[in-house]
Amino acid sequence: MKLIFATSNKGKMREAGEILGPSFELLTSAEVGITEDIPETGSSFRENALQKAMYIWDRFHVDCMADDSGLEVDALGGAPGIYSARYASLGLEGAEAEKVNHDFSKNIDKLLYELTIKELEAMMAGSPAPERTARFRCAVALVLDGEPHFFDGTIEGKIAYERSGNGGFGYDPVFIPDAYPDMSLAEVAEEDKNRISHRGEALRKMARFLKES
Ligand code: ITT
Repeated sequence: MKLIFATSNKGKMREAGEILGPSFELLTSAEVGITEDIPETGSSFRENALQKAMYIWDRFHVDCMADDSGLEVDALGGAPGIYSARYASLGLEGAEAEKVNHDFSKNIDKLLYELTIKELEAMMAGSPAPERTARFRCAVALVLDGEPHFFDGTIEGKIAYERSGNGGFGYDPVFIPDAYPDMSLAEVAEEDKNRISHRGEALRKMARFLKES
């Protein structure tokens, strides 16, 4: 099946190709001539995923999908959440924001810094250190004949104190999945990440739906 995947994230594209396998031919937005950033102004993963997929549908009227995903950290009240890709640029403007937008390393720096602040605050108040529990969430929006369908996935884990590993992308070097408590997601083999990940779960649900319908 041929599907346009409304993404400019190479990590997502690589993982989706592995998860869905050879019966799917995925084309990125760039491959169909979309070079601009597709707007993401929704207030949930599902809303943003649908906005990205509908951007493609409105132009080409072909079957397409999008993945909106992110990291929720309990001690930070669920941040960075839908702002995961641009966490380090929040509060900045213009060229300054542009410089760190989608910068995975700067996003991790900010995450570790914010967690350190929370720990210091707890220490000063004589309270126990906050838990470092977190999860990745993924919402996939599939648009078939103009109709939206949603598929969600989650992976639970904890935020490490420092980076380890070179695999994956984004926050993987500081995410310790519950399924592999001795390593970061960037140290887990790609096929194992895809088996346990938020993206793997959501995309396998989509594949099952397409097979059954
Ligand atoms: P597209 O919108 O072009 O698909 P994006 O990277 O901007 O790419 P999102 O808005 O969905 O995508 O933001 C997702 C961010 O969440 C991503 O940039 C990472 O920082 C983080 N993220 C999502 N899935 C991840 C994963 O499997 N491993 C590590 N970080 C992940």
